[in-house]
Amino acid sequence: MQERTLVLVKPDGVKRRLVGEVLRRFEAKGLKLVGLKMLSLSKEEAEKHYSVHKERPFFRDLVNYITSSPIIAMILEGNNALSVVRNICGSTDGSKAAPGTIRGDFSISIEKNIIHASDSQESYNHEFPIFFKNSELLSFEYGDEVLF
Ligand code: FUP
Repeated sequence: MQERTLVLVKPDGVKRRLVGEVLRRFEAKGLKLVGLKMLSLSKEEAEKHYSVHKERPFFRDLVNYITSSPIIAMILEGNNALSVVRNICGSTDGSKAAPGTIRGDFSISIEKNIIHASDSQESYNHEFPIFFKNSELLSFEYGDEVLF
């Protein structure tokens, strides 16, 4: 099923110059990049993005961290994009994530884990408007779709 998902390259990913590496992995998989921007998240936007965690002990640190430095936001589209992207990211804690995943290859921390990806359609619906307007998504053909 064709789906869209939101991916963030978090402050540690940007500062460690991993933006290209992250994008390369999603492009190589065959996902379509339909929106991309760099931004600094406000505290209010970060609190909304992570509102599901607002009662958790790590919430304040998480908000402080994601607002500490610029991030990349992107929308990826493709067959089962939500689960495909989550699998490429690996499990939340970088010290436990499988080798071959982004977190497994580049993170050894649960907080500084490089990347965020929507975990469900409901999460995507909640997260998308924090980062993008509909008019910022672009429609185009790569031309090699038949190969994927
Ligand atoms: P994920 O969906 O894999 O990004 O993970 P969660 O939604 O469970 O957690 C969101 C973010 O909270 C994670 F990216 C890292 C952070 N977190 C902590 O800092 N400490 C924890 O104990 C759990 C999560």
